[in-house]
Amino acid sequence: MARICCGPLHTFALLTSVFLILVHKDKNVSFAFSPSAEWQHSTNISYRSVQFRENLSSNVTVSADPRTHTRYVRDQCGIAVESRINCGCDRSLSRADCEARGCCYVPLPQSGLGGPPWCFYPVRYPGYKMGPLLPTEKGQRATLARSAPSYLPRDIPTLQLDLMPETLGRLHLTLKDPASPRYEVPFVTSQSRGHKDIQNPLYDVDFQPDPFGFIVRRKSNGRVLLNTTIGPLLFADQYVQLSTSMASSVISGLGEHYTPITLDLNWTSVSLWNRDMAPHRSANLYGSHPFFLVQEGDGQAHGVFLLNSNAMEVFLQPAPALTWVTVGGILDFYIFLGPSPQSVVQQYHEVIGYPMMPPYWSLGFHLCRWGYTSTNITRTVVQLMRQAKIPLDVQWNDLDYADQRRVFTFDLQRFGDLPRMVEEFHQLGMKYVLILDPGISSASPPGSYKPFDDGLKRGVFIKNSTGQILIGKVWPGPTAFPDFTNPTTQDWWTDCIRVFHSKVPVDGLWIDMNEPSNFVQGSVDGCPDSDLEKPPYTPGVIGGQLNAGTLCVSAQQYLSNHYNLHNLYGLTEAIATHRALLKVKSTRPFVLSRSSFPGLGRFSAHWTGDVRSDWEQLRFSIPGVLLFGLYGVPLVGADVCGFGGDTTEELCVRWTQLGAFYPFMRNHNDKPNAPQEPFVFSQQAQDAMRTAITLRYSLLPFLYTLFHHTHSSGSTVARPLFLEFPTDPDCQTIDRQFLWGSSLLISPVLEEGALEVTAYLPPGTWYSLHNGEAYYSKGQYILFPAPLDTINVHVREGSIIPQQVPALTTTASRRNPFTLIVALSVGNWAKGELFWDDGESLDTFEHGNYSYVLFFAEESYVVSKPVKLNGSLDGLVLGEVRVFGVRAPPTSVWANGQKVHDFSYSQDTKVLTVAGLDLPMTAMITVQWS
Ligand SMILES: *[C@@H]1O[C@H](CO)[C@@H](O)[C@H](O)[C@H]1NC(C)=O
Ligand SMILES: *[C@@H]1O[C@H](CO)[C@@H](O)[C@H](O)[C@H]1NC(C)=O
Ligand SMILES: *[C@@H]1O[C@H](CO)[C@@H](O)[C@H](O)[C@H]1NC(C)=O
Ligand SMILES: *[C@@H]1O[C@H](CO)[C@@H](O)[C@H](O)[C@H]1NC(C)=O
Ligand SMILES: *[C@@H]1O[C@H](CO)[C@@H](O)[C@H](O)[C@H]1NC(C)=O
Ligand SMILES: CC(=O)N[C@H]1CO[C@H](CO)[C@@H](O)[C@@H]1O
Repeated sequence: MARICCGPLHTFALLTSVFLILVHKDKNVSFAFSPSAEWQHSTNISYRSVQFRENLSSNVTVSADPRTHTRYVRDQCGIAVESRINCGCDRSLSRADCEARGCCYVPLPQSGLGGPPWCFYPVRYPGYKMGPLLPTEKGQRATLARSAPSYLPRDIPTLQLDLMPETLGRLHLTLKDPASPRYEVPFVTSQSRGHKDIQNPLYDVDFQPDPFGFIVRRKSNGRVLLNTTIGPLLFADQYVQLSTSMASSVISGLGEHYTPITLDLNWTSVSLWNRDMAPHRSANLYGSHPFFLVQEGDGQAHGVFLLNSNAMEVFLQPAPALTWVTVGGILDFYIFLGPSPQSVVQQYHEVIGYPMMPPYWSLGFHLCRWGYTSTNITRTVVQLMRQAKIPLDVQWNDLDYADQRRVFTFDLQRFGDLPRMVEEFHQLGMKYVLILDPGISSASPPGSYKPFDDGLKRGVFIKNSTGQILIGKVWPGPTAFPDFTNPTTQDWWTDCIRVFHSKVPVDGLWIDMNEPSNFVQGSVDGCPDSDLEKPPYTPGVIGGQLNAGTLCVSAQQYLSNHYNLHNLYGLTEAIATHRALLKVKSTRPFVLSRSSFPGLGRFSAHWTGDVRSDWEQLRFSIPGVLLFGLYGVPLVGADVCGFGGDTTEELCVRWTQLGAFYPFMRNHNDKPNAPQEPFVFSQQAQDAMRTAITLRYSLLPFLYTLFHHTHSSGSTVARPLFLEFPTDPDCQTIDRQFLWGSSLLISPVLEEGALEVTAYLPPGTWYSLHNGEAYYSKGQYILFPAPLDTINVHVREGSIIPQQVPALTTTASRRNPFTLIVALSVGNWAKGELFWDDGESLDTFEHGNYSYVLFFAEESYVVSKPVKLNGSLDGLVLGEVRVFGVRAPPTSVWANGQKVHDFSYSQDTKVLTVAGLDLPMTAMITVQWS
């Protein structure tokens, strides 16, 4: 399916126009093109002689771009300003430096730092020349060669291109050095599933052979999705660069950063380098996700995943275009054609793995803070929550529990009865999780701290470049760092967890500080002066150096150096911790990781780190959570009420309301701050928080079913509106509201003092979840009251939401009667489903060890029909049915043919409520009315 495009005719036209512009605009361009010659090094053009007049103002063509309504100049190099590809991504260049690279130097009077570059590549800047494409087992292969070196040190002269169509919607393309193998990312993908016989895929690939570039088109409409001929391919040992045009400016991804759901393309850049850093603008944060999704503007979308774990900076510009620069590895691209945004996400998750199925209890409310300094204080917190009648499933401890802050110990003075406390929580039907940092204290006297002694013996720690154990500094003081890429480390870690778990039967582990964070730069001995520590080019990272706040990147790990593996540290720790819990507990592991990389969601949940207690961070928590859904980590949330700084009562109420709709809901607080457990606030605030958390508990059967879908087919739980309404232009960038699945729309208050919220309702009928009131939307913003005790949630017409009567824990609520919310469509139908199992056994879906119930409704009846039963629904009943949108007042109601007397109908809201039912969920149920 790959064919060579850009034949001589195309080339001729392109070069002719460049030629004309150059000759016309600058008399001092002393070379000319022959129509058949390619503009490359082998011709006798000396780039160093190319000079352009600096005085532009008199000789610019100004035109208007109809799409952006911005004015741009067309310069002597024939490139619109917005399309200039920076020739100095690696460093800023003087005119002389620029010209030495053979690039165009055209200053712009109005721009300085951060705007369009003054030094940029001319059209068809010389690069690699592509040889013929030959068939391989998985697709096609070609060799790329440079005839002259680039301006980069340690250039790689020959590259191997592999083109592997893997599915109808997925294309895999790699560029690597055939002469000497380079680092490739382990763990993330299973063996490449290439098939050369893909018939009629959604994509077309064309190549420009010289200089090399590729173009990926959507076959159905010819749309160019990627065009890498807009800039050169550069491939040196520590610098790999590729640019592409984009099909639209609406792009989401490239995390982890503190951004809205779509990225700003106004000459910005994002760096991917895992870092312990409180979320703020322009900072590289805890995780790296080199994946993005582009909304093409007509409801179709595509995605691109660059599987590369080296430090990376991605430059974004309004053309729209982007330039990847990574300091190592290979170029390993997966391109997903969708065509719907949902299918892009699904295709991406097929590559990185579908997310794990979380234990049911992990969907309950979690409470934590740094500063619960004893078991008694921790117990008191649980008691006060129960007295306040606020649901709580999981109580946590931060590092307070540990003896001298060393993991796998507990302080005998303050936490001496920790095992008993955990047993007590279990008696209450609750769970217990504590923090586990990767840094292992190296300063305890030999023989007094087994995790270190053992680890030393078994050689599990990361070594410095001279082969001794690298010592950094974290909470306990001097620490060594386990190398989780080493299989021996996996065994040692499992042993440490097994021994600790035999004393303290924790239900899950919270792996923090795993970027990994280090309080000294690199190590206590500093870092050597080397090309790894100071690469020719360092992406724009916080601290300016790769070893800032972490380990020396020259440190040695089992699979490679830390330079290559750094971004995988959290993922590899999550894999090791997940496996250890599997071995020790043999129920579904719960792991919460701060650091992340693609694939994390198969092993772990994620929270968005050390967010501040303020309104802006509340608002940006929504895109933060939604983006992690795209990244395949659906069990995600921000610390409710904020971690850093003091919250206010109002902020904490609003945050609890929003947090009730984070897939993962935990209130967590930093040590010096005012307390923020629900029970410390006024009665009114407590009531509002109780209402929100209780609402969450009633919706858990629905939430759990969404997790099942995500686990079994790669989808999202908390979902941006554009995924569900891709053809509605209003939904493209909405990130102050979001959906649960396809049918619950959440519109929280995000501003201080606000008592109403302006919410967008996509076209159709939406019902208030609270009272069933219907709103008919043409696709419009509607103003809703939002008093302090209310979060607006709307149910989409045509859906049936299974609920359960809430309780103070999921252990209790899982035994309560179910309720069905039936939201009739305009056409008088609705449907829904329930996935149910014991909530903690392993692989229940994979082993068929679950129950599944389908719900459907028409004008005058609702049916609940079990299609698969495994005993998990035994003893559970349907207690109530609420039908929204019943137009005519019913006079009679029957349940399974028996007349029901306990029903009511509201003429105002058109809601039929049938209560007092007691019908086994294991049998088919019919509720009818007339
Ligand atoms: C053209 O450029 C050359 C090389 O920089 C310079 O010596 C010469 O004076 C220039 N000619 C004109 C007409 O500007
Ligand atoms: C790709 O980009 C080049 C450089 O901007 C442009 O000349 C060419 O027309 C583009 N190709 C397609 C198919 O859009
Ligand atoms: C882009 O950024 C520049 C400089 O910050 C600003 O002046 C300009 O208005 C921005 N353009 C758009 C379209 O936002
Ligand atoms: C915890 O409280 C109990 C009962 O009040 C008391 O006996 C015990 O000494 C306390 N433990 C600690 C570690 O403070
Ligand atoms: C490696 O660690 C040892 C022991 O701490 C130290 O003496 C040595 O200087 C370190 N090497 C480097 C390159 O930092
Ligand atoms: C104002 C000005 O400098 N205009 C110049 C633009 O370029 C043409 C062709 O090179 C000159 O003839 C003009 O003088």
